[in-house]
Amino acid sequence: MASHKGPGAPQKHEGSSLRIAIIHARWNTRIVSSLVSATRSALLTAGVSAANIITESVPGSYELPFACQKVIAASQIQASSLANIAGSITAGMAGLGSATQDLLGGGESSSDLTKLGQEGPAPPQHAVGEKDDETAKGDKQQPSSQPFDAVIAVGVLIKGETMHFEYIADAVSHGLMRVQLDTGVPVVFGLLTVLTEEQGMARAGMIGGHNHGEDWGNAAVELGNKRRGWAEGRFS
Ligand code: DLZ
Repeated sequence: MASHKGPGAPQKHEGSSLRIAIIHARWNTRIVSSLVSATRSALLTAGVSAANIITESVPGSYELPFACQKVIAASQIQASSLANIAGSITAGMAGLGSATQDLLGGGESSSDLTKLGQEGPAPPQHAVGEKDDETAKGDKQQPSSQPFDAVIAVGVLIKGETMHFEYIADAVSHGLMRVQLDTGVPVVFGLLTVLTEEQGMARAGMIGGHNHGEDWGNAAVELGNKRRGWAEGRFS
C-alpha cells in the first residue's frame, strides 16, 4: 500500500542563488554522515553551488540550537563587513581618482581608476588542482558571502535507559524553533529521535528505506526561496 507519510510529491525549487549551512552533531556519526550526505546531494541537485554549502559540526545534538544561532549571526557579520570593505574601496578609489585628476590636470583617462581590473579576461574561478567533484561536474559559481538563506540542523538522538533522550529532544526542538523565529532564517529540523539504532539507520537509507536527509535539503531550498519572496511581499 502506498504510504501517505512525507511532504507529498516533491516541488521544484531553484537553489542557485542560495547560500545554505548544514550544521550537524557528531554523536551517532555513521547515521549522521549518511543523512548529511543525502542532504547535501539534494541541495546540489536543486542547483545550490557546492561553494555555497557550508558544513559545520558540533559534538552532540544539544549544541545544535546554539551553533545554528551563532552561524547565522556569523554569516550576517561576514556579509556586512564585506559590504563595508567594498564601500570603503569604492570611496577610496573615487577619492584617488579625483586626486590623480588634480595632479595630472584633469585628464579623462586618470579619473577612471575604479574601472581598473574590470577589463580583460575574468580571473580563473579556481586555482589549478583545486577542483572538487562538484566543480568537475560544472559547478563554476564563486562562493557567496551573503547571509545564509536557510540552515539545516542534523542530529540523531537514540533513546537510552535514562531520561537524557527526553531532555535533549525537548530542548533541541524548542531551541531550533526559537532560533528560526528569532532570526527570521529558516532552520530545517533534521533531528531524528529514534528508539533504536536500527530505526535511525532505516531513516538514513542505510538498510533500505528513504533517506530523510533528501527531504531536509529540499525543505531548505523551498524555504530559502519562499522566505526571500515573502520578505519582498511576493507569494508563490
Ligand atoms: C549525552 C548524549 C546522549 C546520552 N545521547 C546523545 C544522542 O543520542 N545523540 C546526540 O546527538 N547527542 C547525545 N548526547 C550528547 C549531547 O547532545 C551533548 O553533546 C552533551 O550533553 C554535551 O552538551
